[in-house]
Amino acid sequence: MQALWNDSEGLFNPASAPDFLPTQKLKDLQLQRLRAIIRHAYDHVKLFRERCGANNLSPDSVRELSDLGKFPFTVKTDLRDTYPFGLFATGMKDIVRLHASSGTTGKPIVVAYTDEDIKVWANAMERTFSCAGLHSGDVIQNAYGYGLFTGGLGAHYGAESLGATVIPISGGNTERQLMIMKDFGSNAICCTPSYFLHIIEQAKNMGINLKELPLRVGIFGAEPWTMEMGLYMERETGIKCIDIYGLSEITGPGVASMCLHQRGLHIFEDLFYPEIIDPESGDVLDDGEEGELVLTTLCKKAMPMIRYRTRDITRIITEKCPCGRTIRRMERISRRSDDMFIIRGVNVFPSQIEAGLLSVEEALPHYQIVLTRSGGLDQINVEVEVTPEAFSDKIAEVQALQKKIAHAIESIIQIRVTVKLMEPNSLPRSEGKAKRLIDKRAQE
Ligand code: DLL
Repeated sequence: MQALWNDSEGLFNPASAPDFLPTQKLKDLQLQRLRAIIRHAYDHVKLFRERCGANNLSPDSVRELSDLGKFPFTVKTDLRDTYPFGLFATGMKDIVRLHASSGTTGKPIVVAYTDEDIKVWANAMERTFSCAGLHSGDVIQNAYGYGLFTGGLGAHYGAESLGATVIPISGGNTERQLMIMKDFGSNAICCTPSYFLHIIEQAKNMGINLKELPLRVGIFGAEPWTMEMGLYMERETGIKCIDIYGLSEITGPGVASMCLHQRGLHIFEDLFYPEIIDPESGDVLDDGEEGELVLTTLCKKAMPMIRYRTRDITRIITEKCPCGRTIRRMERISRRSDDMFIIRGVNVFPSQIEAGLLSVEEALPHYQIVLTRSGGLDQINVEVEVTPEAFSDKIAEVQALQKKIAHAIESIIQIRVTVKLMEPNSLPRSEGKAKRLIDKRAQE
């Protein structure tokens, strides 16, 4: 597969990547791959075969791409129920790598890759880096965690496959990250956006001006972040912030990526076929309509995923991107259906609170949302750090700023919030995925 878009020297040639295929050719390729993967899953995954049987479906039921909509969904509990290896479609002798995602409760979910799957994944990440304007000769500092988490090794193989120079530094030890970024002349940093916020702060403490370094792009993902957060990071550092999306069940990072135009994320849909469904009814929605993203792996052999419900909410953008890629884009994932909390009957997403508070100049992107219950009434408390200049010991000034931030949030979520101003550097910092929401309601 690699040869498909590499030049005669084996180096990545973006122009020949499937990102630019004419739409009909792309659809033909998707249908051909879809048929093969449904056949493979049917032949080798008992759960899938049984569910197809119960619905009178067989691999021959796929005549066109829309036939995929007849097939049953796969959900996260299917992975938990068949823990650890029940959804594998090849024997262990063909599996060269396992990853796992810890999740919030109980057993992790386990995912597997054949040698070919790893190559496909590396190609997806290669195309991600290419979307961010990177190429061989660039130095990529990879601060995603190495280990069972897919971020570290996923980005690593992609960077090498691109022909770039990768610094496998993993997450943490922020002072060292900055020393290396400066001394090795990193052109790109890969990490979660919340960890990059920490890097920005530490750079200031160390007297390093990120704008003066060769760093030009950040490859940020693994957690939701708002456009407002991106603008803050770009303003502070002078780099471009690229949003990348993926999940372990499908491959890891490399499912979709922003290009330098930063207008939504291109889905590498020759490898990962997207559908948007109504989360309540399960019906497939048209492009442009907002709903839950469902993904089917078109090339994954060790653990094919057919119609995996991601719980991530987005919509497909069909307009052409100025970059010329023909693959479809999706809007950035600002929320998951299970991220939502309900306060006095109103549905609220953490990203709405982030967007509100970051519209206030004095507020910093370091915040925590604490839900409490008092006298049976639920309350949203937002603890937010403010700039040193805005942090005052005058009560009137504190109250005015609290009111201003509360107002900005309330105008988005239409529900009252209490804001507590925090001193700079007082809230916990994250090296991986940030934990922004603390629900203390059950403790009343
Ligand atoms: O987080 C894979 C990854 C690593 C993606 C590095 C990007 C960069 P999981 O740990 O399985 O895999 O978590 C997947 O994280 O379903 C989303 O809810 C969330 N997520 C990932 N990327 C984004 C993003 C990795 N760019 C879950 N924006 C997904 C919003 C994201 N949410």
